[in-house]
Amino acid sequence: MRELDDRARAILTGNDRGGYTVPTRGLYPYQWNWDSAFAAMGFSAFDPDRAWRELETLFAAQWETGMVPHIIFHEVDPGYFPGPDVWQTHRQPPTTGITQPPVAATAARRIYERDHDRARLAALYPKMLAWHRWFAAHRLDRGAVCIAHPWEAGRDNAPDWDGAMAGVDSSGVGEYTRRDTAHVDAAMRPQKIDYDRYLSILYFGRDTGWDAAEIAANGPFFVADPSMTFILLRANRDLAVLAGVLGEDSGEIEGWIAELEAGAETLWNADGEYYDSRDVRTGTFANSLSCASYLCWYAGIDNRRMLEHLRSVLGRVRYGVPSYDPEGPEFNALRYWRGPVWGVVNFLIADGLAAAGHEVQADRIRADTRALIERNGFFEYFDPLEGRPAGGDNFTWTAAIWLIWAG
Ligand code: 2M8
Repeated sequence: MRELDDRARAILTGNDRGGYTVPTRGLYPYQWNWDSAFAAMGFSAFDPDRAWRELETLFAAQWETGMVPHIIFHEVDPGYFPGPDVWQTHRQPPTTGITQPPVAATAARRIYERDHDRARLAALYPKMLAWHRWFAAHRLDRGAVCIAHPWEAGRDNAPDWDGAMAGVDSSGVGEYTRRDTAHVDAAMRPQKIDYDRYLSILYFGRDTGWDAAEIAANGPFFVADPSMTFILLRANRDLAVLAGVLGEDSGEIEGWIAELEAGAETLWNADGEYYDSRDVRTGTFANSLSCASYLCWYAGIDNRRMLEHLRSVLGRVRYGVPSYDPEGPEFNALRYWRGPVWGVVNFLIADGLAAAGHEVQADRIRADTRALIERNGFFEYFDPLEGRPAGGDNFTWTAAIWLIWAG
C-alpha cells in the first residue's frame, strides 16, 4: 500500500516538532514517553538519524534519579490539561513526575539493527540502564512492576484499575477544566470521576516533592501491572543484547530479568487463569483479562492457557485484540482503554507471538490491524466489534506501527 506508506511517513514528519514528535496535533501537544519510542521505530524505517534523535530528546529530560518522565512539556500549550503548572516538578524543560512503559531500549535495539551507529548507542546505553535501575529500586513488588498512577501504564481508564481507583479519595480536588473532551467525543474518553482521581493521585505525588520512596510506601494507588512488567522484562532482554554489542557487562541486567520473570508469575490469577493486575495495597486481583495479559509472549514467556484465552477472544470480535474482554462486565467498544483495539499494543502482542512460533495468531492480529487502518486511516484506537475509528486522527504511533509492521 504505497499510498498509506506515504501517508504514514507524512504523519510522522507532520507531527515532528523539531527533535521530538507529538502523538497527534491538538489532543496531545507534547512529547510522551512511550509514544516517542514508537515514533523512533517508525522513523527508523526511513530516517535513522531522526529515529536516534527522538530517543536522545526523550533521554535529555531524564531525572537524576534515573526516571524518564511520562510527558515533556517542551512548549506550553493551553490545549492540554493537566499542564506543567499542575505537575510542578520545577524542571527545565518542565515534565510530569511519573513515568511510562519502558519501550525505549527495545526501540534502540531495533534502530541499531538498521543503523549501526555505535557512538549514538553508547551514549544512550547508560541512560537506559539508569532508567531500568530506577524501576528495580522503586517500583517492584515481589518482582512485578508497579504503577503509581494509571497514566504510568498508559492504559489510563482500563478496568484493571477500577478496584484500586475506588479506594482513591478525590473529595478535595476542587474545580478544574478538562481539555481532552474539547478535542474528541467525551464518550470515547475517561469519565469525570476518573479525572478527579487522576488529579488526586497527582496531588499526592506533588505534595511529596515527587519522592519515589514515599509514593511507593504511601501513595493512594500502587498496582502491580502486567503490561509494565512484561514491557520492562522485554526491554531488559534487549538491553542485555545491547550490552553485548558494546562489550559491557550485563550481569546486573541478567539479575533484573530473573527477578521480573519471577515477578510476572505473581500476576497469575489462578481463578481466572490469566495474567492480571494486582492491587499492592489490598493484595487483590483486578479480575481483568485485558490486552496487557497477552503481552506475556512479548516478554518471552510462553503460556498455553493464555493462548487459549487469546484464541477465544479473537473468535468473539471482528477485529482483535480488544483492550478488555468483550464479555467482561465493564466492556465498552469505544471508551478508550475499556474495549477498543490499539494498533500499538497489537504490534507488541504479535511481535511476541511470532517469536514464540504462534504465527496463526500473529498473522490474524496483523491482518486485523491493517484492515482497521485501511478502512479508517491512522486513528488512535478502534471499535473491535464494528471497526469504527475512535480518538485522535493522524496518530503518530499508529503510523509508526504501519511502517514497521502492519503495512
Ligand atoms: C493517553 O494518555 C494521556 C495521559 O498520559 C491522556 O489521555 O491525556 C494514553 O493512551 C497513553 O498511553 C498515551 O501515551 C498518551 C499519548 O498518546 O495518551
